[in-house]
Amino acid sequence: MIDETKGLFVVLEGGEGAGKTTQLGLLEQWLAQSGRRVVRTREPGGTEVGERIRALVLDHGQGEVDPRTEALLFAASRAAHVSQKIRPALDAGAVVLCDRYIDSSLAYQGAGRGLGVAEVAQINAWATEGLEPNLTVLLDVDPLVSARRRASRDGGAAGDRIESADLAFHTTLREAFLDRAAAAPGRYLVLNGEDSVESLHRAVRTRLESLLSPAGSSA
Ligand code: Z5A
Repeated sequence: MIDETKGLFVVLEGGEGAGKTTQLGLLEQWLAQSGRRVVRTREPGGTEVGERIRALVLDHGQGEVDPRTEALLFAASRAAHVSQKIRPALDAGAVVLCDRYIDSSLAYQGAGRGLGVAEVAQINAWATEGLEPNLTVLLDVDPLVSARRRASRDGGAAGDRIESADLAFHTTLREAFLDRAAAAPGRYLVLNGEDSVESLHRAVRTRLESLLSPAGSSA
């Protein structure tokens, strides 16, 4: 469903180390230079309460978090994010660039942690009052490649709690992301995240150019 707001809601999804942050930075720069109002944000997080939830679920040392609690915390962070930040920005005509959204919960909690994709979709539809992105860019990367990227970026240090999960878990996540994209191809741009940074950026730009009205127009 495309929500009837004035702005454009664009989400980047993919496994850890897929290149989402890199592409979001380039997109933000390009859109700002084109005269667009841009709001860049991330999940979990994006609001004060969301950032506190992020610390609770992602940092080491918080103790074990069971899967249902985790799913509800991500959904709670998302509810605040949509109502306090994303919808107001869309209503004001901004392009919202978001690092992860509902598909991450469907992949990690629904498929990865075995809670069920349909069940997790239901709590998220309620939390967001049905707000779907206009476009989701899925950066698809072999889990081995992303593990190597993260290790080299982090100087070989262990990742956070979720990043310590094994390869089978990451393969399940990858399949869940791809299933989501296959179910609604018109709303997704699936790219090979192992292509160069520059060619990925060009591909996303081309797709966004087709969705955006000229800067400054009221359409
Ligand atoms: N999570 C969840 O379980 N449920 C939910 O609903 C949500 C999240 C919303 C959030 O982590 C964690 O929360 C995540 C899912 C879970 N699990 N973990 N752990 P995060 O948002 O903090 O981190 P991340 O999403 O995993 O992002 P990341 O590790 O920072 O990766 P990235 O942003 O996708 O990649 P990057 O930082 O742009 O690039 C990684 C490295 O690769 C870096 O050195 C780049 O220079 C390099 N790179 C980037 N692009 C390329 C290309 N094209 N070629 C070669 N090298 C590249």
